[in-house]
Amino acid sequence: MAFTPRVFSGMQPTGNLHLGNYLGALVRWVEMQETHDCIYCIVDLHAITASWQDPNELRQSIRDVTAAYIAAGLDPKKSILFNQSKVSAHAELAWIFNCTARLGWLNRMTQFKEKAGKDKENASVGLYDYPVLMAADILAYRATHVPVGDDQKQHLELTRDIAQKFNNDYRTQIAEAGYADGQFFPLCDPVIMGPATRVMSLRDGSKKMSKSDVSDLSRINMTDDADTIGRKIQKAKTDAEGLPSEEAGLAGRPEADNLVGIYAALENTTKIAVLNQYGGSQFSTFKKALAELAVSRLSPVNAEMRRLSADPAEIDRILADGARRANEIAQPILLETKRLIGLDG
Ligand code: AQP
Repeated sequence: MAFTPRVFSGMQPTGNLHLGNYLGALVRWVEMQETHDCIYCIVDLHAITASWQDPNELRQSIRDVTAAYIAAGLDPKKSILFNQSKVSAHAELAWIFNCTARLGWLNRMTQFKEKAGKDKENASVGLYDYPVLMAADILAYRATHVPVGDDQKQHLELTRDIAQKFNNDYRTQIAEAGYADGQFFPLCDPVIMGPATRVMSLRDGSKKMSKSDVSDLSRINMTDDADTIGRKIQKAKTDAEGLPSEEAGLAGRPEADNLVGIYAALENTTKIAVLNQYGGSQFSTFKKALAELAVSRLSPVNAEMRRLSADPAEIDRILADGARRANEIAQPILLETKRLIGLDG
């Protein structure tokens, strides 16, 4: 069966979104809403997996992330915007997939290893199960395309493994139900594109830019004002050499590579085009240009986020409408899944 193309992706409301979330995911989401049916989620059930969240801050963060989505260009009339906990199919399907996924598969997930760190015994079961819930998020809509940053690649491979195993475990029932090619769940395609699929920390080119990094200087938050953006870029770690004229000259220079990639993504161009313009320049010159570009791209988004945040009732209305539309798609898929399994008696 050819699946109707459908896009699904999400972000956790665990703090301020940053330039990595923006360039690695949001920019692509906005592009895709022009060509696809898109569902964009605020994954609040995922948000409570890594650490305890203050309930008032979590409530606020869900609204802030929604405001960031819309300010970045997502249109709640074109795309479905909602928070995960409002559509119970995500949690129900996750339980079913817990019985499909194998322990060995989850044991290989590098994100769990990184986030749990040395104190694995003390990590929540939810953190371990995070990728199974993510598979449920995607497959509750039988989504075919998932635009994400590079760090989510392994989780998407797991989603494909779960879909494939489910299709195989229930192949007789799926065939009897008339899904001729034996596929009830699609094997989704990751959409990981552009020069900034993994934006690195401004303080350490070997670490991903992340909300949970203790150093605020490591990231540019979408809420940062122009002065803060300028200061963080000026302080960004670099090396002693100037900018190379060819992309090969960025090899082994992670901080330089990162700044060039950020510039290219913000300008919607390629790294080589940036090097054609700035090759041979000192970092002081390049950082000044980068700061100006970042401010010109992020300031309007920042202003719109503040405007939207002043009207929480409107954000709640958008989320409620999105949840209603999301439920309309997910509920029949969940019921059909249960029927295939024999949970419809
Ligand atoms: N540094 C990054 N570069 C490119 N893309 C990134 N993404 C995150 N960081 C980068 C992409 O943003 C989307 C949403 O991510 P998330 O909020 O669900 O969780 P995350 O990946 O765990 O983000 P953080 O900032 O790293 O949060 P913490 O610190 O809480 O773990 C995803 O598509 C992701 O690929």
